[in-house]
Amino acid sequence: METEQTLVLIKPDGVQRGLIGEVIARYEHKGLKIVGMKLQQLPRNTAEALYAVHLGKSFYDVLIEFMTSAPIVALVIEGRGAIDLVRIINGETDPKESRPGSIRGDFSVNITHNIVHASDSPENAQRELDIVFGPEECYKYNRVDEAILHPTIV
Ligand code: 3AN
Repeated sequence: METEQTLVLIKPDGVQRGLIGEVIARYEHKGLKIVGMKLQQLPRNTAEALYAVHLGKSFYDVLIEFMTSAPIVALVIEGRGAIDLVRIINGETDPKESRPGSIRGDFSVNITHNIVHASDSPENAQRELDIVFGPEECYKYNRVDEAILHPTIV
């Protein structure tokens, strides 16, 4: 499986409910690597660029208002198959349909206040990462458990 990078945003509800550590731990414990991270209140134009595909939908204004209402934590997460894996860890877009064990399944009941955003394809990951992170904000390092997480002989 290919090593990928994906953009995760811990949304204002995740930050304001004190869930930053809980959310990050789930990615780390699965074996994914945090290679970029910052706390930031999203400027309106950044939120609009990220959610451009939703322009004109009924929930667009509420979504932009919410995403710019308080700080978010932006993460660059790296790992094998990271884009799909992160979305499995996050759960379904609608938390009411998310299984317990997923972030949304465990912590949310509301489709707007659904704790996390994550890119849904390699193309969108690249586009979204370029909007939120500069290349100097991402780091290269090894996890000490990589040989155990990804054994060459199984
Ligand atoms: P996901 O975040 O699971 O990739 P998207 O990209 O379809 O889902 O939607 C982006 C965000 O827009 C969601 N995280 C959610 O907050 C909001 N959203 C999506 N669909 C709806 C909806 N039907 N009603 C209200 N908000 C929605």
